[in-house]
Amino acid sequence: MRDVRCWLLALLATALMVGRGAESQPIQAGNLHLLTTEEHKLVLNRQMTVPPRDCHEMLMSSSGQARDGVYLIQPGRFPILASCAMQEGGWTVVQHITVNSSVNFDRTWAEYKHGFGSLTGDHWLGNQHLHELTRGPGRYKLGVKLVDKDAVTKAGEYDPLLVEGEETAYRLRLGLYQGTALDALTQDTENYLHDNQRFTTKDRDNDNYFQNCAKLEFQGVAGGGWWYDACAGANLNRRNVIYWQKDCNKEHLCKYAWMMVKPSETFKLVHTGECKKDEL
Ligand SMILES: [Ca+2]
Repeated sequence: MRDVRCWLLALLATALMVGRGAESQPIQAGNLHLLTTEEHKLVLNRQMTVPPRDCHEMLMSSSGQARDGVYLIQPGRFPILASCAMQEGGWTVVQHITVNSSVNFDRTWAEYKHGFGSLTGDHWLGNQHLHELTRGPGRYKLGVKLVDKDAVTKAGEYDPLLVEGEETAYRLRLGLYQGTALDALTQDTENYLHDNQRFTTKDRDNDNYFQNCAKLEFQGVAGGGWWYDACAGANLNRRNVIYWQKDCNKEHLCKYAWMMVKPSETFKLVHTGECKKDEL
């Protein structure tokens, strides 16, 4: 509770600072801490009073004209800011990391819950926002993009995707995979499965190992929060080695990774009167 109170007070203080002397309307968002005050002018739809649910809806409402950048979206009760990959089809970016990033990914449960880093660079959008985005009403899918040290890009999609709520420790639920990268989350070629695992941080051990996987270090850097098994066949939050089985590891270094979400095209909600049902 103390974490939540501190976070709310910090949020209120930030909102008050933004309101004072700002040239434009102060931005109302639950995660203003992911931008500096100077960066608020970068929010491309800050004049919108009713933000879109996600980046994809923003792209659609702009008839495909919206450009890459930071937008206000509202997947839950309150608006939040998010980085939108519009040119790639309206993905809402939920994670971005650069190898040896200056952003520390060795964070607490509360920090992974509400997000950290910078929306203009490396960041984790926040497990609570990831939950609110993916719980629907429509189905969502997860996109993963990896760029290695030679600028070779590999990508993949899990369709559908659900990140459950905090009561089940943001458990990860993934559907079918396709892509040019290996399936490192639902295959067990490294004897670790990440699908269906709960989230673990250095202060909240929900993994299947006798120690806390988030605390295990490689060259002095801890793994960070992740949906660990006992422990990992993939971990995009390890700051010094982006890990994705044979695609990204300490022998084959990757420079960048992104995790993104957007509505599923395969699983669409069909409204038939009072009923809602899934149609493949
Ligand atoms: Ca453990």
